[in-house]
Amino acid sequence: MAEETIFSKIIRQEIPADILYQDDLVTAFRDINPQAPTHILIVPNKLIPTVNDVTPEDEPTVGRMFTVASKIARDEGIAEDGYRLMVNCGRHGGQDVYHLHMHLFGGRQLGRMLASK
Ligand code: DGP
Repeated sequence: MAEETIFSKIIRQEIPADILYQDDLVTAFRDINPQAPTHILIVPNKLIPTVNDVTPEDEPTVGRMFTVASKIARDEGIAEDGYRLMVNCGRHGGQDVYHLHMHLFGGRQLGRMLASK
């Protein structure tokens, strides 16, 4: 059984967060340490630690993460200019919180691909 992270408490609204969207499968809230004018996290309500733990049964949830990302991008007014979706996995991927999450970055021209090698 995977250990809960702070994200489970945010999903259950036990601790404060700027929640923009929530439904039966996913929750989206503003990142506490934004790296771009728009920086939002889209997370499954169910604790899935990493991409390595995604199963075929999670496909509706993972699909919902994308449809919610595009809805939020429209709501934030960044859909037309464009944005970036990013999912870090594990140590080499730079994952800090072991509850699957998609970053949505936008609101400025982003650098190309990876910041460092
Ligand atoms: P990653 O490195 O991909 O695991 O990104 C984790 C992100 O989670 C990081 O950008 C900061 C954000 N974060 C960590 N703790 C909190 C929190 O308590 N509240 C919010 N809103 N964001 C958090």
